[in-house]
Amino acid sequence: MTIQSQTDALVLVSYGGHGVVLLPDGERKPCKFRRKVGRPYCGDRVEVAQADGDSLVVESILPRKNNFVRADDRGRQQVIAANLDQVLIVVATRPLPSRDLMERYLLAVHSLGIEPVIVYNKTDLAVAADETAAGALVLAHMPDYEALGYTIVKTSCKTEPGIAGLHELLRNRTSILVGQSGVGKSSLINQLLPDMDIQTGALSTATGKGTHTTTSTMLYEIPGGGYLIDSPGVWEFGLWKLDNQQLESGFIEFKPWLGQCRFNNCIHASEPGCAVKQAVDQGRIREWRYQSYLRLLEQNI
Ligand SMILES: Nc1nc2c(ncn2[C@@H]2O[C@H](COP(=O)(O)OP(=O)(O)OP(=O)(O)O)[C@@H](O)[C@H]2O)c(=O)[nH]1
Ligand SMILES: [Mg+2]
Ligand SMILES: [Zn+2]
Repeated sequence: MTIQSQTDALVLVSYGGHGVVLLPDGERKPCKFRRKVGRPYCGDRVEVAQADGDSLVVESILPRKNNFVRADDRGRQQVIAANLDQVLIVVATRPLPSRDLMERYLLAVHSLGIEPVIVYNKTDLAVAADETAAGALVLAHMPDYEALGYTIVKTSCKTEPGIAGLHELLRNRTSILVGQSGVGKSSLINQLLPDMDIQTGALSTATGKGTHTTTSTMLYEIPGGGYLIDSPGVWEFGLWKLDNQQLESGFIEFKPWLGQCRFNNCIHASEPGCAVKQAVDQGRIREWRYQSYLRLLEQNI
């Protein structure tokens, strides 16, 4: 496509100073980014123009609806992708999730104003090793997450039909797969979009090059409508500093009791007259979720 003037495009991948964009006619083209315009991220809508020769350049970034971010070692936010409808938090029977991983993700997704979905992958494999391990407990708590109102989709990339529940959920929406390294995010994309040539671990094992790990966040088109974004795996999901209100609202079952504590600045730790703590004692809030809240509260101070 020859671009006469400015044209809207969608950023498929961003490497900082350059990336690849999708043009309205479906063509994918390399594109340069300009520092003065700011850094476009995967999922950004941008206006591009023809630069010298065949290359494109981003002229402006259109306003973002939202961002999915994570914190680096110093707690600084790093944008992973923009303009999302939902975040698919992928956990698997192996590697087992790390402790509080799900609460960390849910907190982040809620505070960013995006919709979370839990994907429980590798259901063809039994939960490994010690079933009392923190990670095994995350999986054992799936019915609790469901009871809290979260959507949970069980998947397997090794059985048929292993991903049936996902198709409908993804249609006409922009979704990002996040989670620990090796839980099967890229494999899920391969299953969902069989025409995509994404390398998975199995593929690189076959070529003897070791396990393939996703290194860049990348957006794919879903035939028939919607977009699906693959992201690099993490070991622990880094949270940035949240205010107490964001922290408590990430625990959705606390809601009926918020504002009912004796002190209006109650952080629901050891204050007298805490309505949240009372609800825990009465069994109306699950003890394990409250303990997770306390751990996150402590890490957040
Ligand atoms: N048994 C089983 N293996 C799976 C399943 N899904 C993925 N795998 C395997 O798990 C390994 C890791 O899969 P990937 O799709 O590369 O995982 P990823 O989440 O993209 O990992 P990163 O890119 O490092 O974040 C590969 O060897 C896959 O073949 C599944 O449902 N069942
Ligand atoms: Mg991957
Ligand atoms: Zn309280």
